[in-house]
Amino acid sequence: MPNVLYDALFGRHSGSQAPFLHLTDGSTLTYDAFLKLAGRFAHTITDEGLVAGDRLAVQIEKSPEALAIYAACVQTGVIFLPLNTGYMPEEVQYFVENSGARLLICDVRNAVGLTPIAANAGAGLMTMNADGSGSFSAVAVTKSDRFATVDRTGDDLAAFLYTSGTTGRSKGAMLTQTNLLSNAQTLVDYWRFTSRDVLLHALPIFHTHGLFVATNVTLLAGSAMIFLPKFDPAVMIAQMPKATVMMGVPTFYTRLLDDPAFTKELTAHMRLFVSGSAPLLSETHVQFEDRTGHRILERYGMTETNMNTSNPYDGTRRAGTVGFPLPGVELKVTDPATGATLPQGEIGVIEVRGPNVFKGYWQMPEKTREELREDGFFITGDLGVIDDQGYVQIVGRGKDLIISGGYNIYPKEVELMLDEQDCVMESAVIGVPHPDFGEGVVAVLVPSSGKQIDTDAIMADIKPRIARFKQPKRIVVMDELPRNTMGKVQKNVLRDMFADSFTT
Ligand code: MLC
Ligand code: AMP
Repeated sequence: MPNVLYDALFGRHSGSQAPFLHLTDGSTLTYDAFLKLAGRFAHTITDEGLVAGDRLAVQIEKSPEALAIYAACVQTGVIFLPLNTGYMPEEVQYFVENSGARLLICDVRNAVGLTPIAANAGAGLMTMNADGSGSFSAVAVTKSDRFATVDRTGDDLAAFLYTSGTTGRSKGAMLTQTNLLSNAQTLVDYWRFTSRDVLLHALPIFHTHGLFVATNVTLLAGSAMIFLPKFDPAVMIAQMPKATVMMGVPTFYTRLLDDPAFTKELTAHMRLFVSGSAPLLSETHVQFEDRTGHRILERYGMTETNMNTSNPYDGTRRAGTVGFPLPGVELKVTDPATGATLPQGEIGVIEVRGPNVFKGYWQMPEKTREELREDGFFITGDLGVIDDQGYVQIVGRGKDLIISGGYNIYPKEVELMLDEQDCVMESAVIGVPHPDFGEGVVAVLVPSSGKQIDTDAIMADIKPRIARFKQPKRIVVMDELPRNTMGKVQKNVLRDMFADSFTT
């Protein structure tokens, strides 16, 4: 029996001397060298006692070795669980415990804080640092670089990606081999990837965009990546002459446009610029075309579904839209109250069905039932409309979610932490326009009776507890929160009141 994902993405490159990763130190890792590294890692994982279906959590910096752990997980059938490097130990603890991870690999800088967490959860702990060193690699060098790939079917799980929920607790989206492979196949075709492509890769590799969209497409097409540790406009500009394709969140594009060195000449040879994970402002789309002559291709996806829609490769890439449903993906707009499909042109909730849609939330059957219908349609929580030419437009969110620089922040998680504060009676966390991140987090606080809000004390408490990108960038105090007749906080009123927080 084969291992469908491993065979398609990795196995068929065995022995290939073609470049896979171009690194910032000027070196290149071939496909063959990468697979040998992954083979050693696969032995290390299984020698640690992990078997197919076990979870391996990683909170490590972006590196070729980090990517090789993903490959090794696919090869061994172990479920890969990557975590945002910005998460604090308290956040990591939840993921390790909830997933029942058998092994946690972290940067040595975080090992002291995470050792008791792993121990309490019954997980092993090994280290891997940004330069690829650490206890995991030290063991791996002693292993053979050939590993007998473990059989897996398309329905077997390949990865858990956690996505926050409206209640403040994260849910582990279970992604199968078929979810990942089918979407990569569709995108290679739709975006015309070939082995001649070189992708400029500056996204983190713990989310769908950088890990599955960018990396799986590259692997499937046999392309190469310029693999950058993080987004830095100057480095992007320096590396762009060697690339053919770039993928990014809207912040990448606005930051590049802010740099006068980002010119038409610099991008003349580029084949494709893709944007997603957050709305691209029409003005960014227009400015980009004015500056470079390229029209950014905007697509729409999410953790649970991989990619759902894309503007066309040929044909009009329409600003303010996310294009058409991808081949194999059914998309409908429904009435949020009844679930009935709405006529074209009406705004409702976007629902999608296809081989890309995940299997459910790990050990959360109720949450799964709420969002994944029995007939296979997933209720995205995004509000959209389909225009008379079939383009899908996202007009808002039915879910209370902030997207800042492409990272999702669920207000409830932050509100729970703020409400715990002695001086706070209640709080409302909102997202308002931010020139760099698209949306910026504002916390509106109502003081407990007779108390004064002490912003410094509040920030001192939450800073070590939640990732920096979730923390409020502005805190305001009000006597009471605006409520509707049902008593529900009117976040739209607050968003209007504080709309200028970051823009003036
Ligand atoms: C960093 N900070 C952020 C932030 N990123 N705050 C809010 N939102 C963010 N996204 C904090 C930093 O900690 C810092 O705090 C301050 O803001 C300024 O940091 P910076 O140096 O400007 O940030 P930088 O490291 O350059 O990161 C910005 C970024 C990064 C845009 C490059 O956030 C990024 O790579 N985003 C991509 C996210 C992504 O891959 N999303 C895909 C999800 S998948 P301080 O206190 O130190 O000043 C998905 C599905 C799909 O959504 O459809 O693709
Ligand atoms: P995540 O849970 O991190 O995968 O984020 C998925 C969410 O990002 C979607 O539900 C959308 O709200 C948003 N998103 C992704 N791509 C786009 C896009 N092109 N335009 C607007 N929103 C987007």
